[in-house]
Amino acid sequence: MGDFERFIKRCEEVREMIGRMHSPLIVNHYDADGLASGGLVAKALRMAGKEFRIMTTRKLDEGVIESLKGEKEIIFVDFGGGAKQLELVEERLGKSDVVVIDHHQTKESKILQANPHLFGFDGGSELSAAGTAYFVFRQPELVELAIVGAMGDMQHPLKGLNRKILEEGKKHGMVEVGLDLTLFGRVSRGLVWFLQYCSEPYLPGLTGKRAACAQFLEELGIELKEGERWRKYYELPHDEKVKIVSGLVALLYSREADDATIKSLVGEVYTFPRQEQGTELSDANEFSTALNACGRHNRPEVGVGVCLGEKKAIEEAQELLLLHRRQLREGMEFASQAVEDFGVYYFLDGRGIIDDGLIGVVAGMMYGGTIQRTKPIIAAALNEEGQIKISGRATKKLCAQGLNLGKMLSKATEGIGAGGGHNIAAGAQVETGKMNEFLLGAGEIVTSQLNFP
Ligand SMILES: [Mn+2]
Repeated sequence: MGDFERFIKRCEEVREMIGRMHSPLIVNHYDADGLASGGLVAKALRMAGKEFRIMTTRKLDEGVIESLKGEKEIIFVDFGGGAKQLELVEERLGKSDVVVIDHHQTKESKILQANPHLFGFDGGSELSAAGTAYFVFRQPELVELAIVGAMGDMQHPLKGLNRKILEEGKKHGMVEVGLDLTLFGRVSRGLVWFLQYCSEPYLPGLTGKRAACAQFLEELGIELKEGERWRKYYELPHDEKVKIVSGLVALLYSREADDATIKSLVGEVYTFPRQEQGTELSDANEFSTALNACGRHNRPEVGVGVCLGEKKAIEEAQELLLLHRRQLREGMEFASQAVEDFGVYYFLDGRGIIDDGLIGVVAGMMYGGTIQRTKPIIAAALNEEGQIKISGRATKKLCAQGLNLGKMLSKATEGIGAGGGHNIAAGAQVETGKMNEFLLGAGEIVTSQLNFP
């Protein structure tokens, strides 16, 4: 059990130190939680009438820390707590006023840190960086961003300290909790795209297939359009929602999906009544995806602007989401032609064509009807630096038969890269020129894990 009182006391110390700063530089991570937490700190400073600057970066390494020399006041958010980072910050930025707001594993140091791990709470599962920043400032207006950060770091359904934030937000009318379909796009996607782009869970026969989705809805008696406008799930009357939920359960049941998959269809959803309804910002999951799109497309300042409620930034973020969806669609189209059967696994070579941030999603969506569920899929893409990035995806059934992609990728990249992850989804990096070696090794390991002849 964590010690909440001591955690809150530390958060107050951090708030006081920030309160003494004049014009701090916020240095935050570029993913959804990093942007939500940086945006939350920025919003709190703005509410206090304080000036600030913000710098978003992909990693906090020696070079970045070195470049901050000369900054008088720095607030690190969503990183900075790593042992090596703390050491470097102490060594290089000793003359500056520095605080760290983070939720990754850490230890105490001379640097003042707000971090749930230091007080016995698991920052991996029950509090994000945005949630930690919330407890530093603890004002109702900041609840939304705290929940968006938790969604971005996959901490749903919210529990522990996240749950506490949720309760505080509910009390002030900032957030509502409902039980509904958890599929992405309830608010922002037209019904057909809502189903077509659903990758979690895979909807057999629907995911990736536009015509089949339209037919599925029509057979349930659901109108796709209202006049010229595509209808969205969130605005449907209750009885139509029930039809869709039952239809999806029946579909998964008939395809012998496992219990966990069927249960995952429905769960807690978090909505923000103060935000304009029908926009991405009114749903915690979609808000976090919008931030993710900003970070991934190198527009972190747009993400921060979204957190601050700036209209222009919100419009730009919507454009980035459209771009994201278009890339996903194009990636799917390419992949469904290019995916190859390598015997014990499928191989998708997306190098130079599919974005490295999308390759895993695209690979997983191939199970929507393009490939058989009897073997895993391994996909390759290039990252910004031109390095080979590998994503592996499998099915629960394959994992039950002994497949473990995390172990496989870790072993297959020994000496030629690095890899790891979960049994059902994992990633790796492979050195340039070592692709064939990797693919051969991967084949051997998959064969032995699955006892293929
Ligand atoms: Mn985080």
